[in-house]
Amino acid sequence: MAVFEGSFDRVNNAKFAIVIGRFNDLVTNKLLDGCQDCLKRHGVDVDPHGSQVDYAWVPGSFEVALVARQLALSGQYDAIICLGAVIRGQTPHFDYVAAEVSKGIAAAGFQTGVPVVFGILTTDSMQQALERAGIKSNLGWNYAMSALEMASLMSQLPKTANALKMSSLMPQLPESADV
Ligand code: INI
Repeated sequence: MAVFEGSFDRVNNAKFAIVIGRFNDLVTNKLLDGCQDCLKRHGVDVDPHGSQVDYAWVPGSFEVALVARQLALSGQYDAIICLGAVIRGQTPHFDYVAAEVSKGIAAAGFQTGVPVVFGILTTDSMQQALERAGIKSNLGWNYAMSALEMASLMSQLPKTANALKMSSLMPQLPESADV
């Protein structure tokens, strides 16, 4: 029998996409820095004009999962990293955005079979967010580690015998009526 475990050293052919929310970009830019630093130190070419990492910017965390799912469905990536910062302010918006982005990211991975890393900070204050995005530590680094590990692990797992076609996961629109 086998023990499956991701490694961090065979990254040459791996391809990643990073989806980043612009909302609270003071924080998300720092998460991105940490993420790129980790990937680079593990041998990944993070240049946006290179062949290993694509980047997609979205308005806020609420939009991250939709774009991550679309990228995953392309079949071009070994892992997708989602970065965002949802900060509890004076608005109930926090609960809606935090709930939807966590469900959406989980669904994107589950529906597509591509690892989609949950790199969304949910904090009570900007101070807490900044502490997790560089002041004390940078969780962007950890999210990149998760992506490296999962990309490697998934490549080792047995392929499913009854592979779902990607097209079966796309929303089915009704045929347009003749006019
Ligand atoms: N988006 C975030 O990424 N973080 C937040 O803290 C946030 N809050 O609190 O409002 C936020 N809102 C924007 C949201 O993600 C969508 O972009 C917007 O609602 C348009 O759909």
